Amino acid sequence: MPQTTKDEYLQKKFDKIDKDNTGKISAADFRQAILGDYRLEAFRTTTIDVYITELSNHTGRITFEQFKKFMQADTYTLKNSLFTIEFKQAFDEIDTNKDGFISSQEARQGLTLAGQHISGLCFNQIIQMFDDDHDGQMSFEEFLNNIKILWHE
Ligand SMILES: [Ca+2]
Ligand SMILES: [Ca+2]
Repeated sequence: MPQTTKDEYLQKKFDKIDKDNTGKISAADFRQAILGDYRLEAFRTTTIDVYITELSNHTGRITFEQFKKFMQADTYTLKNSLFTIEFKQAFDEIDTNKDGFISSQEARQGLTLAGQHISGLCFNQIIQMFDDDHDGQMSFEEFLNNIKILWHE
């Protein structure tokens, strides 16, 4: 599809949500409209909420440009902020003492809670693999960087 046709198509979609024709849609209307989007199936709703807040620049309103940015975003790439938000939430859940680092003990507990059976030995290896600065803990940056490497991005 040529870009202009695509824009027209998106504009029509946007206008449909923008019932009062203000050129902006509320975050709630936007959320309602995109929740059924198959591209979002992999993400939890809390992640989508944070994403919408960031997309709207914390204004609670979505402009056409922001709408377009979402519609044209590739959600299958780790460059997409949805992934960063999702990973950050998972990271924060595992980081139970909230010091910004995942120790091997936290990692072990975190994954036991998630119902996965990974042995303690295996976990130490994962932490070692991800622990780029060798301080014995995994920071969010280390976590994200290594996931990107594993995904070849
Ligand atoms: Ca911690
Ligand atoms: Ca580290």
